[in-house]
Amino acid sequence: TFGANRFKLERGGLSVAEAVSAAVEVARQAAGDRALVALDIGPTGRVLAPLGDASFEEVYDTVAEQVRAAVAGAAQRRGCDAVLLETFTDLHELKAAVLAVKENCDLPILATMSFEEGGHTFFGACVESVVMTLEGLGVAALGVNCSLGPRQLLPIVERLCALSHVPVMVQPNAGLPVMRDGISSYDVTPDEFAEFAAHFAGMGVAVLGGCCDTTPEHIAKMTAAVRQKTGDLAVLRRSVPDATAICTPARPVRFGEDFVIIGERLNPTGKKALQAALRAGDMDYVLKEAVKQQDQGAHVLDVNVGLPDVDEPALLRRAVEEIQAVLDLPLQLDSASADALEAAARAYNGKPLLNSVSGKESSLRTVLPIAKKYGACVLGLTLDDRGIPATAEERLAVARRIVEEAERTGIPRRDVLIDCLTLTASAQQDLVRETLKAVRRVHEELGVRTVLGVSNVSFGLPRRPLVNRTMFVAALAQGLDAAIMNPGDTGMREALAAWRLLSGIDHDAQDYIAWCNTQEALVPGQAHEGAVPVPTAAHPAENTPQAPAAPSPATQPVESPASGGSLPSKDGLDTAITRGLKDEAGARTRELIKILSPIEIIEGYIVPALDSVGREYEAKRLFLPQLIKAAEAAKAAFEPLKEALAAKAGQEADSPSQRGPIALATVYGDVHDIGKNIVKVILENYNFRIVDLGKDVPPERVVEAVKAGNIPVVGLSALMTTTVASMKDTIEKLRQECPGVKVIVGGAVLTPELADYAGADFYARDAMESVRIVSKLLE
Ligand code: B1M
Repeated sequence: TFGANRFKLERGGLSVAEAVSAAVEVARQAAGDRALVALDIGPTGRVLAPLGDASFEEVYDTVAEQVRAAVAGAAQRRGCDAVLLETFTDLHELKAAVLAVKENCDLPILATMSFEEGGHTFFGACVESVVMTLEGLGVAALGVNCSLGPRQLLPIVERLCALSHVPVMVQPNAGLPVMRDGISSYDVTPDEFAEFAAHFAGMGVAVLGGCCDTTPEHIAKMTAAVRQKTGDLAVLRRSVPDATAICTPARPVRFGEDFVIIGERLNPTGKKALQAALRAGDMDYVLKEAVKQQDQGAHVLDVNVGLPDVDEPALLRRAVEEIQAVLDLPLQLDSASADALEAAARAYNGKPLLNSVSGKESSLRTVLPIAKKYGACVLGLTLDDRGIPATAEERLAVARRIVEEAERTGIPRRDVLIDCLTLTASAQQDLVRETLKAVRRVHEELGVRTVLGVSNVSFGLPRRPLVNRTMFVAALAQGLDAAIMNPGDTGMREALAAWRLLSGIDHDAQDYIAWCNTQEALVPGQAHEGAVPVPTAAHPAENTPQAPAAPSPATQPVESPASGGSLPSKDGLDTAITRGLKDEAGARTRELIKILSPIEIIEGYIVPALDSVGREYEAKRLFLPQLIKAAEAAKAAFEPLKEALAAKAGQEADSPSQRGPIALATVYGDVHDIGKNIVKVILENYNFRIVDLGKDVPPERVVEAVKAGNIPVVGLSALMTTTVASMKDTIEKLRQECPGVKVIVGGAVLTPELADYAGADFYARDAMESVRIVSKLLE
């Protein structure tokens, strides 16, 4: 039933209900009482928005339909014993699938993903995030299937075993594919496979199997070897330390190892511009604030959209989706409305922190089940139906109640954090000390992590930053683990830098010294304004991808191929593209167009930004979602250029009649068309008529179009090493069928040598070179 979903069965003549129930029936008959039967569900084959066009709920409905088909009539007969969700590469899709199973049957869920060498899935989820998200969602076992052979999976299995509190499951392929005598096969024999499997069992893996190209012999030998290793297939115990952590797929953040900064700026209280943006649904403003806080060194972002006149559940969910589309920082979902918390927790990709639950009866009753269901961490406030208690002792009691209630709801203690609440020093001076005492006692007596927002303390006093900073340091000394703060607050960041040094988090003062050096390198006076380059916590646990390091135009002027000089430094177009900010990219281009030509913007900004994204992708610091977002932002940047060029062409309408035509195509197997589209617009601007054949174009279609339009020049684009062969193929076919045609080729991987190899007449490095070549050819 791996692919028995509505999309894949569309053309097969069977309904989901028919296919699934028949398969379950067959499996049940074969298994009898000797084996368990699992309903097997693979990825839907659709890509979730914002990268693809499938919605979270659409994926949910698709899986729910499969599950309902499997369990229909289960009261009368024994059907499936479990549900196996396998080979997923998008953690968000897997979350939708887990929820669909959980909400439509009571069967245990086994969930495995496919990883690439290096420990990330194709969509960029790391092992740690996969573990904490799935564990939180309550699966019975989790792990890895398919992907690679057992040898390559070893480091991934080690991570799984070190991190997962639930049983670990491993189903490798029979090695990697190799060509033998012209036939592709896998390279691990049943004996080798069995040896690895026994090793995995020795590490405490609980469920073992085989995926691609494993045979009954692999499985039989594996079973025998594991039996010998463990004594009757008993699962060996693992010990897994407790850690309080939240994540997005690519970025886990652990509390307690290093100090965590939770950016507070996405909260409309007292911020008129944010309030107006939220009311107007202006998410670009929200995204800019989010990106700014990330740049300033926040590890987590608090997201609060609470305004009296908005649909808060819908708006919070939308804000979370939009932020997650461009940033990979984990989020703290902040609302007083349980409905809003639930809507956002459901849509969240990864494991969020819910802000907040309190000791109030109603809060405990509504918020804790949401945290449990969606596997979130929860922030408990030390207040209850009687308000904020005066003493540390009483606040500890409220915290204890929250922790115990959480555990009763099935939330492990490690997933609860406590905020001991800062009060105002000017009005309640004694209570400041009680907050500080409570921080220490909660940590020591309950063993949970603590969070505090400190800026309330200075309310009504002069020189508030000084009071805030001092309170902050005092709380750090009590063992505070995280602060909800403005990451751009230089005073607090300086205090934290020094604190990390004094407390020994910053070994050998390395971060501190590096930071002092950058501060001194800045122009005097700048150190206390704007961005705050302060040592950051080394939170990313694994080879966590960072946002692409955008070159700063202020320090690295980009060479302009057109002018030969340096481009204006006040833009941010390259950053907008590397970060995948569509609206920002469009807006920046509209600014630049006032002072630069379209070609200067393309060659000086858009192409270098995409090149830098490409390099980060190659280095595995960025993954496909970010690549796609950057491409979308580049397209958005290109729109105003197209308009400007079209307007210019309109003004020159009485210029000589069009020349050409020229056919343009990205070759078969290649979907990269940004470059080809740029070439098209530039050539059109030089009054050439273009026949755009699109992307992924088979050679036959190019030939057909050239013949039909009697086209003298063809431009072919290829961006991958693998599609240069397809370019060669297209040119060969053109030579055979359209002997007079001239072929120009271009694209990121091409060189003059590769152009020769492909049999082209000309190689064009960029769009302007195409203009020069085509002009000559058609003279
Ligand atoms: Co992909 N991608 N991508 N990608 N992508 C590259 C090309 C890559 C180099 C990144 C990397 O790893 N460093 C790499 C190829 C590696 C290789 O083969 N050596 C790669 C890969 C691997 C992939 C996927 C396989 C990723 C995956 O799925 N695992 C996948 C492939 C899908 C497929 O094609 N079957 C994929 C997908 C994508 C996106 C869809 C996300 C997106 C494309 C969106 C779109 O085009 N609609 C994308 C992007 C954006 C890139 C990078 C980052 C940027 C490409 C780009 O638009 N450059 C790219 C890295 C890079 O190029 N540095 C990368 C800007 C553009 C203006 O330049 O196209 O070279 P370019 O065009 C120039 C000139 O070359 C010339 O003029 C243009 C303007 O100056 N020119 C011509 C081009 N064509 C011409 C034709 C002419 C004349 C001149 O005829 C007259």
